Amino acid sequence: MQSKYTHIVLGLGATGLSVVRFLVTKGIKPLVMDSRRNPPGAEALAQEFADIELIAGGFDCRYLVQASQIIISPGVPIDTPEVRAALDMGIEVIGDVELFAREIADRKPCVVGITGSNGKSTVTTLVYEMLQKAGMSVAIGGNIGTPALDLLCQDAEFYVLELSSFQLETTHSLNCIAATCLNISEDHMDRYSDLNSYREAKLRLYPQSRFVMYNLDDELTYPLEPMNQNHFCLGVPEGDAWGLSDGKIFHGDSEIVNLNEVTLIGSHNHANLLAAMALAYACGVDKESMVDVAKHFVGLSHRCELVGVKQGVSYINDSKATNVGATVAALEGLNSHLGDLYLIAGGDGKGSDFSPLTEPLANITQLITLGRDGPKIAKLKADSIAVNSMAEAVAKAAELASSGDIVLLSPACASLDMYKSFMARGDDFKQCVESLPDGE
Ligand code: UMA
Ligand code: ADP
Repeated sequence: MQSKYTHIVLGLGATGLSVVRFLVTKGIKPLVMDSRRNPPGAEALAQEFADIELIAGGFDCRYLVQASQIIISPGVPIDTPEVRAALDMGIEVIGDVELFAREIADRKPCVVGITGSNGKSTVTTLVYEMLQKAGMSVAIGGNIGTPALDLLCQDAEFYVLELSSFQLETTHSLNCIAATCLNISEDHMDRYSDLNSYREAKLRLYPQSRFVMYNLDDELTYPLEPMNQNHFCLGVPEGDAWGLSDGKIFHGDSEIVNLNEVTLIGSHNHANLLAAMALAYACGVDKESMVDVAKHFVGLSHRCELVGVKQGVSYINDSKATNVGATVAALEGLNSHLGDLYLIAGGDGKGSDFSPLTEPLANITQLITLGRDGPKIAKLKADSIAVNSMAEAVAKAAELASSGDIVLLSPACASLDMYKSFMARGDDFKQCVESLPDGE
């Protein structure tokens, strides 16, 4: 069989659709394949491009091995046997971010790249807002939501991109103006053989940047070889690094802002602020603009977000805690709270080791577990309660908690065993809280 397709798009979600749109503007008609029978983007593809062919329900090797380029979605593992077969035949396999990088290759560096296990979306949004405040024209996207190629139509001066390890595996020539890997802790262990291979995928970002900002407090973020680098840390900064001292953010010797004027809470969020300021500074943002954003940014939804106070009990939605590191950070951040803490956790653990939760769990009053891997987390704390739904979890917590206490949803797991997304899980939690009686 002779194939007429030079370009194959693998996966028809948000990324696949953006790639089709991009290729069509270049006069290329790709073939799209998705291993699911009913891919999420099938309807949109049919509406936007009636003449683009879709093979659903599997990847057809006969086309793959005859293509000149395969553009793979981040959710499709590069180790998929059909993709491996194409790679073995020397066929180029890249991601959407690499296509984006090639499209802007002749511009001066204009991308800020942000990766890490946790805090990416927060830092990406902070940097975006700081650049905007400074009057720069800026677009935001990547793993945070809008696929990188869909940003090109905004013709921005700067692009702030959140980058996942999956996206970085297939990106080689991004040429960022500044980039960071915020932290590394276990995530996506169902896609990586060990923490080191996950880390290697993340650190692929550094050689693709003019300037690298690493986290002095997390050795796993250190560059593997010397480069144009600086760091941020939750301590007194050395040289012209970014750090904290006496409750203030410093850039070298220069005081930037007092933390009591900053809205974000928790030391993990202070680290996020430091990283965002350092990246914004590298793009030429003035101190006043970054301080203004630091003072007003209240955080993103589903990240340690207070969603209600019922009968004196505060309910906090941290549904975006889809890995162990995020839940550890949330528990440590709330450690100084005086009342009792009730934690709702569990879901799809993605093959993670939950043991780093043991110590922070010792400080909470009651653990309530749900979801597929709930039983694994339940083993880490005596007398935990297992439930079958969010409604049951919230009702149980409400029954046990009293005024001044906190009920925290911070699952340490992905949501996909029970929900469409972490947003749907957080919304369910919020709804369950809203339907509790208000009381005194
Ligand atoms: N698919 C296959 N075979 C597979 C796996 C997936 O055909 O083996 C198909 C699915 O049937 C589906 C399509 O691929 O049709 C989905 O592609 P995708 O999973 O890559 O998802 P997109 O909709 O393209 O969204 C992706 C990111 N998703 C993932 O990395 C899983 C989105 O990040 C990102 O916002 C979007 O691109 C735009 O850049 C989401 C995410 O969960 C939020 N990211 C992970 C995370 O943050 O932990 C990495
Ligand atoms: P990401 O995009 O990397 O998932 P988010 O900013 O959306 O990061 O935050 C995801 C989760 O991680 C939230 O539960 C949040 O409370 C927690 N978190 C945010 N920043 C950090 C950090 N620097 N270290 C550890 N956990 C963090």
